Amino acid sequence: MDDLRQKYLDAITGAADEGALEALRVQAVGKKGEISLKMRELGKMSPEERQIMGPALNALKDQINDALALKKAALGDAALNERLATEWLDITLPSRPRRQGSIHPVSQVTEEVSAIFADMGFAVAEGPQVESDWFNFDALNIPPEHPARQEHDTFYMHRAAGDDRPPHVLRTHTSPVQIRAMQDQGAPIRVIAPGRVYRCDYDQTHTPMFHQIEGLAIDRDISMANLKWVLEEFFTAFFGTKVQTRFRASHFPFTEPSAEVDIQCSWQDGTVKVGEGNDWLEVLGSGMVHPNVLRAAGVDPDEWQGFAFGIGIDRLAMLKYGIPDLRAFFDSDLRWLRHYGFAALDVPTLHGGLSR
Ligand code: 2NL
Repeated sequence: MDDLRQKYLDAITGAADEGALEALRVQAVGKKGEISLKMRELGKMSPEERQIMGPALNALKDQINDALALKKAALGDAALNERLATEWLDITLPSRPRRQGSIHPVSQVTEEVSAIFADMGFAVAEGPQVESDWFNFDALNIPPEHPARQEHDTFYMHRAAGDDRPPHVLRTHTSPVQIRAMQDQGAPIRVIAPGRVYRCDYDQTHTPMFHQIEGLAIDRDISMANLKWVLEEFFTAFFGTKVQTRFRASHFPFTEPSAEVDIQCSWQDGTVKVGEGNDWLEVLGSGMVHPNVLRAAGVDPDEWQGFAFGIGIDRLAMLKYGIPDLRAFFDSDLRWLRHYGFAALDVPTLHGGLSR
């Protein structure tokens, strides 16, 4: 009996898993197990023998059942402990930081400018970036012989031999958007046209793609005085301080008379401040829309007149946010943008990597 007890208690202690433990249970106390068979033999014993063996076998059976239960619980604990050791998740840890995106300064300035002109009754107009040379040049009183057209700074679209569709270009200004707006809506009209424009020019201060906002106001008696008020109102709202302007006579094929507009600024330690000081900074071109342009856009110049202007968004953004280097916008190296407080544009953009 003691041998039997020792054999099963040792085997139970050494059982590797619940399967082995169940096999031991069947082998010892199952219906045909070793202990059960011994209990069946009690009937053949003398009453004296049975009085001793009966309780002893029952005690042995209880002891083995207890040992089985204990071991089963221990195996279960071990399995749980192992899962806890390998599958734990520390929900008290802070989450991993994620880089926050932000608006590109050019987009932000486009929004700001649009909002200011919206307050003065100008709607935003948009149009194609690939234009026929008629919309980009002819309609703007720039004839085929005009130097601006011959100048090699226009990107011409490829034309296969025998393709006799009119030549197309990447628009060199957003003026064609305003021609289309006048054709579609007629006069009176007040629109601004922000967007990408293209010129084959690349150096320290020029990129082949840049951003422009043009403005157009046509009515029966619009004058240069209205232009001056609208522009001063705009600069003051945009820079958040009263900004003086200076108009200088100039020439554009699409306006007559034409003026270049300077804004008041100061230069100190190599940085410009707008709206103070005694210096002037040229920021835009403007004028009264040329009668030929109105005619081309289907507007009668004997009945309607108005002003137009064009301004570079990239430069406006640099002036407002103190970004002295054009590379901040177009370099794939975003350290420049981060440096000027426009962090986190860590996704390659269409303009990425012009220089690298
Ligand atoms: C500049 C400034 C300018 C315009 C753009 C314009 C548009 C229409 C009709 C007449 Cl639809 N003019 N836009 C006018 C004056 C200047 O751009 O510095 N351009 C080279």
